[in-house]
Amino acid sequence: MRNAEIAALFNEIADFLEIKSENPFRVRAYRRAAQTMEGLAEDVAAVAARGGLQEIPGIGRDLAGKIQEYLAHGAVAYLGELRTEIPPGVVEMMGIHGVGPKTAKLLYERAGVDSVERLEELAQAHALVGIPGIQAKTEENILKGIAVWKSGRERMPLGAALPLAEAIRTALEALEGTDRISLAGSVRRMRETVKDLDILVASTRPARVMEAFVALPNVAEVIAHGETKSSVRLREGIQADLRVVAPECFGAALQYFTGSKQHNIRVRELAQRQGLKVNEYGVFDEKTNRRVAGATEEEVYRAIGLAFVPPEIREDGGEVEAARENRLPALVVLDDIRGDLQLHTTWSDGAHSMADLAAGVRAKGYRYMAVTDHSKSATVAGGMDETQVVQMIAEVRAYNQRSKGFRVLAGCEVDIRADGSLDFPDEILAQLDLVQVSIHSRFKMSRDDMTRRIVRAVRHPLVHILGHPTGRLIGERAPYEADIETVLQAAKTGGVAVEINASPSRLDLNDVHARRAKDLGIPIAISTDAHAIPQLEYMRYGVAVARRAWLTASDVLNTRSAQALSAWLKQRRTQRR
Ligand code: DGT
Ligand code: CA
Ligand code: CA
Ligand code: ZN
Repeated sequence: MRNAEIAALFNEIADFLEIKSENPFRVRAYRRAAQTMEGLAEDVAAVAARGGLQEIPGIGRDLAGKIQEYLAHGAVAYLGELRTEIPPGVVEMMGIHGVGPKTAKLLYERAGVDSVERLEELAQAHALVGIPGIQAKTEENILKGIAVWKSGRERMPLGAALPLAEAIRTALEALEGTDRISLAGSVRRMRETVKDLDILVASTRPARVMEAFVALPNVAEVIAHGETKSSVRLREGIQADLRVVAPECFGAALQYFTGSKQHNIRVRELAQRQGLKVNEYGVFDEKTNRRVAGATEEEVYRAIGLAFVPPEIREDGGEVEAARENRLPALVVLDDIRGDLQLHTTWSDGAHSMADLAAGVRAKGYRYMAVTDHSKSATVAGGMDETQVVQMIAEVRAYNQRSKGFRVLAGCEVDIRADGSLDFPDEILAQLDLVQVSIHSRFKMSRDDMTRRIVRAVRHPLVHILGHPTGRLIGERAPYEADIETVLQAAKTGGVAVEINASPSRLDLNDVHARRAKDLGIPIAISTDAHAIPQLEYMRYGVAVARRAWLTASDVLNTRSAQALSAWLKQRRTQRR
């Protein structure tokens, strides 16, 4: 399917238009079309072949023409023109938080800066001050932004890495010589970013597995091709390591190569105290050198006197002690989730109508969902005004009348304004079943002001959930300056839930903060923030964060039944605090 290529192309056009300070609504039209392309279940070429492009929401004659041009020629002339007007390095600079389209343009035109590398040099030399709008503080922010940007290039977000690893697993699983296969390393532990992919195979015919691995279609370069270990660089820009071991060692090797290194150190210490030695070949009695375990991970942990430790919490965060005392929590699983509480529809910047999205959510087996389109301040995201909110609520009520066994909550992702007040008056908020509040603007505030801003919003008596609480975008934007502990304390006092936003570019709250929220007894909503149906799949990343945070089903708001959830939503507004 070429849908993703067309989405990338539209996004690139939008980037250029932003640098050229074109009409923001035109920019948005391209962004939205890109999102629609990503969300399209059908192959766009098939849609074009039957002349149906313009029936896709948000695709008018102009965009349909560009899609056709791309399908026919593999390129779009308009984009070609844009590329000659502005160097690609300038677009790249725009992706750095603290630069943005206006500054990128200015830097290019006034100082000839046309790459991130050049920008970094100049900022370090304080050579940017003097360009209109750039002060010492701006340079500092740019350098910070570059650091985040670079880290984003060194480690791949889980949302990109995991599907790559799974595709390799699927390809090798099918081989005759593969006895057992598993992901290992950070991608198995579901860390939010991954340096390289680790995959482990048990096989009695390792050479064949290795041959197949280095010959995978997306291998760009073979770094090493050995009998037990091979490494390749994938076209997608990440390295993958494959190790092949004998079946009787598989569990020990899997335990070893899953890590984390710190977890393994703890495990080995504990084993040593029992006269056992653990390595990637097995667990051995130190005196007799006899192997006491090795074929399965369960067996390895059991031999050391430990309950099986789920990979997500193998981070030396107290899991070894808990496993020894048999008090590991029953971590929440994807199957526990009964609904999705942050979703966008055509009421703002989502790709589908409420009813179409509801059909997609239902198909996941969920029992409820909340529509949480943007509020009016979010103009570029097509936020709803008061009239539209009222219409949206009416649409939801009418839908629920017709629907059986599935409930839609009329919600809103309400912008938290700079002073901490909310983007809608109380009369509107009170009509909504679910009010989620988030920050989408004015990120640069002092720590005190930002903390006060969020705390004020969280204290509002009509609010239910604080959305993406830290605002970070992985590899793109650092969290805003705010004292998260104070924010969580306010949520606890106010009886407000916090979100684990499952979008792989956010994962916000992260594992550390979510664990703190759980310890404080704050309910946590795991939501996808989907703008199109395929993004409903993000739930698994949110659940992974929750598991890494030691959450059980009862810590998570959207594991509750529709009825219990409604009761919780109501009590938040009626209970005196
Ligand atoms: P990353 O950086 O995202 O790739 O994280 P990991 O955990 O996948 O790290 P990686 O790929 O370097 O190694 C995979 C696992 O192998 C690691 O989690 C534990 C194990 N391992 C690798 N090197 C060592 C080592 O020197 N000592 C110990 N104890 N374990 C190691
Ligand atoms: Ca790794
Ligand atoms: Ca590795
Ligand atoms: Zn948001």
